Amino acid sequence: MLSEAAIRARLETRRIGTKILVLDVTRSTNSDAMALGREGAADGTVVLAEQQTAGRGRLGRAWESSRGVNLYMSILLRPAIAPWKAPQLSLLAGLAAAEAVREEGVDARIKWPNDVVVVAPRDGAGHRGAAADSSPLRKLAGILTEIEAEADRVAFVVVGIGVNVNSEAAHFSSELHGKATSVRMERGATVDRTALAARLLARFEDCYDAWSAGGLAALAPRWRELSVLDGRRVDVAAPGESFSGRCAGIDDDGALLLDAADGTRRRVLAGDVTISSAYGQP
Ligand code: BT5
Repeated sequence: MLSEAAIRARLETRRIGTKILVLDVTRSTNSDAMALGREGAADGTVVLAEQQTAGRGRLGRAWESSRGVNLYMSILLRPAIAPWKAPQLSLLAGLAAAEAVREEGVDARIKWPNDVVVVAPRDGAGHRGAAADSSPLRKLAGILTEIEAEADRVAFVVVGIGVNVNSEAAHFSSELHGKATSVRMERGATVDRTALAARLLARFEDCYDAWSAGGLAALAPRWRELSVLDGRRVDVAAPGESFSGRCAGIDDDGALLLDAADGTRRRVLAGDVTISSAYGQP
């Protein structure tokens, strides 16, 4: 079981985790952290839960949140930033989560804007019984950033991070089979959730400090190293529009850069991305 004391004993952060709340069952740790934010809770407050009954993804989607096996955590932050910069926090949280999981020996990578994924072996080796329609990218973690803001200034931000740590295939709904994975499924051994939570918070603080001082540019080399999209042909479903092109990385504002066949370059600020070419053939 997760506990505040056990996480704190391993925590090496200065400002993230000044207050830590560990809940048993809740609807959504993001909703809890948003409520705490409205009540004036301090910058760096962290909410974790053993189970979520209404875990949320982006755009009204759900986040499957099995009991007692994974990490569901939300970080409350009070940065002095304009609202348009808040999505950058999803990017740095994804980077932090991927880096923390990589220390468990799993080749976790990032997929703009908010996914941590593992690239499945092309021949399906190591994933016996993988469905024929299984994706080349298996989602290991997702990020949901929400804000409370006025037009020109953020009051607070909540960064929600869901990591599949010790889930087994049977924990996922049939819809996610072949599309979701966990640290345990990749590594073949159970992972200490407390240690991973503490490491993730430390990684997050490291990324957050770098971003606060130098913006996304300060994290660009780390992002590029782990991105699965750079150089690949992708399709992007953006609000009300869709685009295709070759991904040229992200810019310093966090927009995805897409080079179209006609030579034009487009900046995409929000959307869902799928890789259109076979993964091994950029
Ligand atoms: C996300 O949304 O990936 C954001 C997930 C954020 C979850 C955390 S948990 C702590 C905090 N409290 C919350 O209530 N939320 C945050 P999106 O990109 O929209 O992806 C959602 C999609 O991922 C779903 O439609 C499914 O296809 C898939 N999915 C759902 N649960 C999953 C899981 N456990 N593992 C992998 N994929 C999942």
